[in-house]
Amino acid sequence: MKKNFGKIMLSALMSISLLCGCTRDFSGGGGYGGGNSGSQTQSSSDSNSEDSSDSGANSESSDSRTDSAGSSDPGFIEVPIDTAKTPVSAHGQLSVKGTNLVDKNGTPYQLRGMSTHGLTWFPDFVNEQAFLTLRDDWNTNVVRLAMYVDEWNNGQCYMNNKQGSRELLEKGVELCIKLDMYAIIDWHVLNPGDPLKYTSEAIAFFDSISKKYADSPNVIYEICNEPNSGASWNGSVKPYAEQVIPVIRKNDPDAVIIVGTPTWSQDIHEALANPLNYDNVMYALHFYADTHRDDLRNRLQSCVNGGLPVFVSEFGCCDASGGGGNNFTETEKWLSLLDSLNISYCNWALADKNETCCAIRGSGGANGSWSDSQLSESGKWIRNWFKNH
Ligand code: IDC
Repeated sequence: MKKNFGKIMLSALMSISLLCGCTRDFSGGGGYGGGNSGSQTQSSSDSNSEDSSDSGANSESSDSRTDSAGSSDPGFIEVPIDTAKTPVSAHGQLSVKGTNLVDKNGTPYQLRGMSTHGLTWFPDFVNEQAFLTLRDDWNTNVVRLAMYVDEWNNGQCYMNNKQGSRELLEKGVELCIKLDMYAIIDWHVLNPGDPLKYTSEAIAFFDSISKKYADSPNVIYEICNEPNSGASWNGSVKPYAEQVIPVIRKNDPDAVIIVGTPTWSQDIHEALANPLNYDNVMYALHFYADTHRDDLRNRLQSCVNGGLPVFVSEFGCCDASGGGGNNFTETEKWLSLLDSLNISYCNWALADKNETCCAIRGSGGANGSWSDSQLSESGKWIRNWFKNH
């Protein structure tokens, strides 16, 4: 499904805005284990020490335009914008009809975009120019904001830095609102593998964040990224979802909610066998193209045939460790299938870590307008995919 979010007009406006030196206000308008067996190979030390030194938690971007207040800037010049063409104004509150995500008119609609890496590890990427580039140059309509909950006691995660995590997350949501994009709030449970472990934390968090964004059609909630370590659908994930979903629903009755599935969001068939009894829920399937192939694609196809609404809230072009080589042949098979089924997807990850899955090279900076030479192999490929499919 090819999309064009009013690129010509928007890039013209971008130039005006750059010439003016001002900004404008758009508002108003894995399975780490091989195959499906789920054998976890992630080591708990992994590269966390590397991550924590990548950047300080919640450091402010040097780009002053990231202030979502925007219009109070004395240098601000109001530039009319055709919000009919930017994503949220054009498509409004999304909902789920059968297996499809649909827009405000009930027309099947696909979200495609980038996922951030852990927000507090790469805070500089949460800035307006980066997201604007994703929208207008990469032709994407959603940003997934990954908030790691408890990363083996890494100081950057939510449990160790609630305020910093929350501020960055909100900054990301506000930018999406300003840029008229969709935002996925991702409660990134990789650790603990069993989301039930932090149910009360999740309830407190989702209660407060869904109150705050109750009136924003931009916001989608992903309540547990990748259940793993033996957390089963019936024993853990479903009981967890049944406690968290009503909390969000009370504040924001019509928000779309994505629920992770066991084995790093591969076991969608378990959800199909015993689905949640709520409207507007989708089930997460994650793949890493050099690890997950026909078996998982066949499972996806049969679950969709069985009526399951699926959202690929995370995928990589490489293997499930985030490293190894990219496999674009398999990635293309995956994305062609997802496009044919109107399934939404987000690529991991918008960051410049020296890791195959990260889209930006170290020299690329965080502030958008990336040239090809500033993109990693996978960054180049995925930008090209978004622009041309
Ligand atoms: C990886 C990051 C890596 C980090 C690691 C542990 O790319 O830099 O050190 O997490 O925190 C997932 C997870 C996602 C993983 C990614 C690649 O949702 O957090 O990111 N992956 O391993 N599931 C399957 C793969």
